[in-house]
Amino acid sequence: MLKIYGFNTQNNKKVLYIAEELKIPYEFISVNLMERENRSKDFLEMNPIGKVPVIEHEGKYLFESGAICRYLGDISNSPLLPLDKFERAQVDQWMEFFTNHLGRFLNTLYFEKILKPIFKIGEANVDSCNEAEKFSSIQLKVLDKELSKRSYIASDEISLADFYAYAYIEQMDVLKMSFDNFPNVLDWKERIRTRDSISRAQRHFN
Ligand SMILES: N[C@@H](CCC(=O)N[C@@H](CS)C(=O)NCC(=O)O)C(=O)O
Repeated sequence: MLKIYGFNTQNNKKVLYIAEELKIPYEFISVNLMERENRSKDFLEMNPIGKVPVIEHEGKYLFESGAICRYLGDISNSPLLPLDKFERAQVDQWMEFFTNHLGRFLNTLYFEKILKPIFKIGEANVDSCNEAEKFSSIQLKVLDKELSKRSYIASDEISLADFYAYAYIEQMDVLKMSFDNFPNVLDWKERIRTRDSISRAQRHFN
């Protein structure tokens, strides 16, 4: 059975949301980052970078959440990762947008304002927060306009990109960021949030 090694953070949630949505049976193995279990010799043999998530499938290990999500889509032959090469590239395009742009800035805010106090690793860096707030707001506006044209992130069909993106966007709730200027993002977020797969994945962290 597929094993997912992870912790209660956004990169791990992407993988769990997608595994649940694809109905792939799996075992979740918690790796406590606060106890630095990700730096143990055994863990570093699975992922030399020492980060979660990692999956173990058929005796092999894979790390990097994007690669894992695409692999899970592939082995499931699911429409969440379309077969048509262009449609598939559109799913990829939006996953990359979140990894490298909007999601990156939301991660910065989450790290500075939420994780730093939890891990007791200093004050939030004001310059990093200002930059992340500025660019996330610009990019949320772009996303909001895109979501006024179609139902889901990559097309009118739900795809891997929606669950991937949701794991970043849900951080806005914890950060108490307003959706007032982004009504289409809010509507989309609520449609994803209420899917059974999301609550099934969340049970690992309750
Ligand atoms: N690019 C990687 C990032 C993985 C990552 O940064 N994981 C964090 C948790 S979300 C982690 O393991 N941090 C612990 C550490 O760096 O010690 C991915 O997408 O999987």
